[in-house]
Amino acid sequence: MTNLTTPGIPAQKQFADDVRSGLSRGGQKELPSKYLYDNLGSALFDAITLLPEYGLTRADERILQRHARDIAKFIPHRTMVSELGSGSGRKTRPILNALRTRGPLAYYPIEISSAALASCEMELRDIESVSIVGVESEYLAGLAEVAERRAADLHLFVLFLGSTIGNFDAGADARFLREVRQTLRAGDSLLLGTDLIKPRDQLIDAYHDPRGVTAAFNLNLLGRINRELDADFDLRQFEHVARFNEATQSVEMHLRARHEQSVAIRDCGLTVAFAAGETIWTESSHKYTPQDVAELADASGFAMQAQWIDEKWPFANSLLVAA
Ligand code: AVJ
Repeated sequence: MTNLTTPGIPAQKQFADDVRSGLSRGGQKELPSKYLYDNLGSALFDAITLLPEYGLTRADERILQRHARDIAKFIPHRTMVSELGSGSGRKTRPILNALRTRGPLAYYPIEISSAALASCEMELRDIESVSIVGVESEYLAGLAEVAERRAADLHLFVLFLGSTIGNFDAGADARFLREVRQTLRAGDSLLLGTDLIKPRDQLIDAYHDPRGVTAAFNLNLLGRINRELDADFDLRQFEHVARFNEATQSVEMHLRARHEQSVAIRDCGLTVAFAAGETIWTESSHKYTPQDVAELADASGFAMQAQWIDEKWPFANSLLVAA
């Protein structure tokens, strides 16, 4: 098992900068959702995927299990695979199994969480004739690294599953895919998972579950700031909120201050004042229509080749080809 890490701005410095700019602005306070995934946050997300109310991951897995061989038919024989945000790696197994029947295969999972990367490597290491090279990095830097190592005659198949694309703000999803496209060659493939529009109450239950696991996942972001940036958030003074934003067709997660308070974040050189009821916006989860995905592909230098939809929990996996 080999691992790569990409250089860049030291992660802690970047975290402090992002927290400072997100919490010191006037208007809506916000924190980038990628910071939800420290080691504890990744473990809490894994628990979310087991909740009866959160059907998204099971839908994604059902599609990949049922259709891995159909998907593989679109992929040239000499290929390598990379995955943006592999998580635990569990849902990737059927794809790797379908592709390795044609010969030895290299798989490059890209993860910002070292714990998630390690569990992905553990989960998939038994698959014969697949060699795993973990990349501990941000998505685009990691993908650039992977693309650089690719042999001239090899196809690149990128997986971006689980509707992580939905976490980008309006317009940022297309900008991100254009950047992905720029690291690829014409003819390369991208399998893109997107959660689809469904009834409002079903969506809210999925992001505000009665066990409180999603609340813990959201609140952990404040705990992480306490641990890593020497801050003194009292997690009990904040409340998890999930709401559907009709204008952007997204479920938003917020953390709402139960009453007026101020919080010191020493490593940011900052004291943040909260009014009673004020929120920090921590995540958006955009919900697509099947047609939206085709348009998103066109707008970012891809074309949609095929699409598989789970009927039980509306979710689409779409195969895009770099134009
Ligand atoms: C991992 C980004 C797909 O947006 O549904 C789950 C993260 N947030 N519950 C999502 C999440 C709250 C999840 N993704």
